[in-house]
Amino acid sequence: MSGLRASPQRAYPRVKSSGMPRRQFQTDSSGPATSRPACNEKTSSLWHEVELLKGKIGMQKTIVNSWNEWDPLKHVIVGRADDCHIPPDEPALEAKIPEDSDMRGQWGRRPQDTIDRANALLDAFAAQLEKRGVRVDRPTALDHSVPVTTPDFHTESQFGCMPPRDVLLTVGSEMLEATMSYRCRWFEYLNYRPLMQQYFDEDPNFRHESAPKPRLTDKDYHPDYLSDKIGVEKRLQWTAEKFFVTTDEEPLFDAADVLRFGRDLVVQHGFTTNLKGIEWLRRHFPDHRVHAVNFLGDPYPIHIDATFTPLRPGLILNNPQRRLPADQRKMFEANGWEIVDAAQPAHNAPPPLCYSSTWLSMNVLVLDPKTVCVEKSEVYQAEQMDKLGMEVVEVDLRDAYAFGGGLHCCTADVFREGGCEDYFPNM
Ligand code: ABU
Repeated sequence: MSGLRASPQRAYPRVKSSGMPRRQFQTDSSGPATSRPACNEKTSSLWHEVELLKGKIGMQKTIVNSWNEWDPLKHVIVGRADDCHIPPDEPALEAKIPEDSDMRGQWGRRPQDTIDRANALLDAFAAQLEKRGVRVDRPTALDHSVPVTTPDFHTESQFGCMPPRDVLLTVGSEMLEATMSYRCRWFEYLNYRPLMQQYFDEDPNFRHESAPKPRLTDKDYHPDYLSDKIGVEKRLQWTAEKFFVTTDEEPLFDAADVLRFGRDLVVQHGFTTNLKGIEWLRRHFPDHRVHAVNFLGDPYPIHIDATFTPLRPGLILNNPQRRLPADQRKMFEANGWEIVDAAQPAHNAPPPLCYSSTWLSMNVLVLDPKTVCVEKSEVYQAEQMDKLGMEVVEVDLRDAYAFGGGLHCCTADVFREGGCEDYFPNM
């Protein structure tokens, strides 16, 4: 394949063997109309009216505000496939790539024709959103061929900027740059810095935050968790025991391991997010309840968004091969949430040179509690959405999956209407 190279010698050791109960925070209409409510503060209905009015009169200035995965989406970032690379081997990345994957043993810039095709699909998706009244911004791609070198590690190339969801976590008026856990993704936030600067200039309430950059030394990874063929059974046993490739040396998290449910953040503990990362999030968002979850049955647990997909208050899709364990379902059951098995993917295998599983079928983008973007070829998922009462917007994206994921992955929220609500009053 043009541009791709054989993997270099590894520098790390090899393995040896809707009618929901919900409570809105009390309103104090005497508060200033333009100050942003924090999650522990009063959500002002007047504030919302002002924001809505601004939208109606067509103000293009940025307002960063998004508390959940389903409120009406008005402003979003859509990624680009520009200069996307398959990075060289490194511990965390290698653990994620299935043993029989066509990606094993090669790295380098992806072929230009595939980049062009993925960009055409991402551009068309952006245009579809704009037609529906959603403002769309795009990242400014770095030269991803530039190696990443710090005092602690070196890797020969970067990755890309197709999946902003992996890097940027929007909670209310804050956008938080995740630590990331792959060395090749250490500088990925820079693709989004021009937008962060613009938002900072345009929105006086925008909080631009960055989690502590991790050192990503060899201590961050279990040395016996690498590429040799240990088999899926062994991988499943390890993940059931919560023995993941990453250690708890320092806080690590990818933003795509976090789902936002108003006052509650649900975070997957797995390959890309460790317990210290979850603890860091807990301390960083003191007004939220932060819940660590694990899903049995996923041999490569990275990112929660092909496993657990909230569609609207009270309704979540769960990957039937990665069910939430009974003890972790309690908070949902106690608050009237229904967790339904997602439909089967339409494909038996991911597209070529793709990191993700076939379960990108459920990696959907909710536009509002009644409308959802589903990948065009995922006919079973679309059918299920229809039965669940959702209007389905078909989006052609499969040929872009290899660049970092599906419809949820390739977007990051900037503005959704609505405030911080408590969807789990019975804890
Ligand atoms: N970024 C979501 C990928 C998860 C999966 O491969 O199933």
